[in-house]
Amino acid sequence: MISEFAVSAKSSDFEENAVRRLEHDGVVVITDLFEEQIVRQIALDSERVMSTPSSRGSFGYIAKDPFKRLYDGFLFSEHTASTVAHLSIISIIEAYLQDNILMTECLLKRDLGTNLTYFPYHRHTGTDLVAATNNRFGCGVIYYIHDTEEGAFCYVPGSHKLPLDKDITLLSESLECEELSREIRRVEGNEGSVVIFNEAGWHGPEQPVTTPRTVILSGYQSKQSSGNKTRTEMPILISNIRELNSSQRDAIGFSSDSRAKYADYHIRRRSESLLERIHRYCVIGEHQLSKWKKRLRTWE
Ligand SMILES: O=C(O)CCC(=O)C(=O)O
Repeated sequence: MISEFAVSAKSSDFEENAVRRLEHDGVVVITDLFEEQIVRQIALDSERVMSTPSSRGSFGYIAKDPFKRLYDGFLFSEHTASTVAHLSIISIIEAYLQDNILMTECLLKRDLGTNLTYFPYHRHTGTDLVAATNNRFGCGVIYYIHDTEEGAFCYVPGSHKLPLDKDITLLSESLECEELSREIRRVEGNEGSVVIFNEAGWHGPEQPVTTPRTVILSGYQSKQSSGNKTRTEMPILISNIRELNSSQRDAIGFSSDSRAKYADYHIRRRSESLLERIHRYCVIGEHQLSKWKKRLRTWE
């Protein structure tokens, strides 16, 4: 499957071509960037965490709602950091945004294909940034864990150049919704390809669909626009950064602050349901019982 937005990393001038695509369409798919063995390992690592829900802190996915499974992007695979912070990705986005860049967030997401729409088409207007003076403040980065057609990321090519109205973030609220909806294109990609898109353009996952799809969602913003702050605090395993050079470390936030706390990141934040409260009391009760059993045994 070859996307109309694809640029192969096998061509010598691919970084320049990718920047040109971003300038023209606002979106590009980079193919053939990573070693096959790394791509396979990331897919296996994602399968491992996505196959079991976390329970009492065990290794497993976060199930915030019935539509998707989530996990911290840097915590499920030792290869995430060198992939989403690949030097070519950094250099393409820096050339496009004309600034040093800083990662926004990094998460693993499996949309389950529930045939429902829960993440509508939208654009980011930069209202959470300190200085977004034009439409080039940030780029989303989506790594496809498997060949992705139905349920792929979608984009309205050229929409990154449209004036931003800070009050309108959903496509359905835009006066040009009908015309723009006709221009939405599926940005397909093979396993291991990476979509880079200007976040000021209209975009979102194709929904409703019945096919599940798994991606690593990440992105970068201009350091100046973000005030050198990531969107959220990101957890990472120390041993997984050994191969990153100083510019990669800098780009993922080693010398930066954050706009939001780890505990407040949307994948962790939600109100407790009645069932979860009952479960919590059962766990506390079970532990009390075990303590008493142990005490009784030592009295005998
Ligand atoms: O899941 C996707 O394909 C798109 C994610 C997205 O729209 C976003 O992170 O803003």
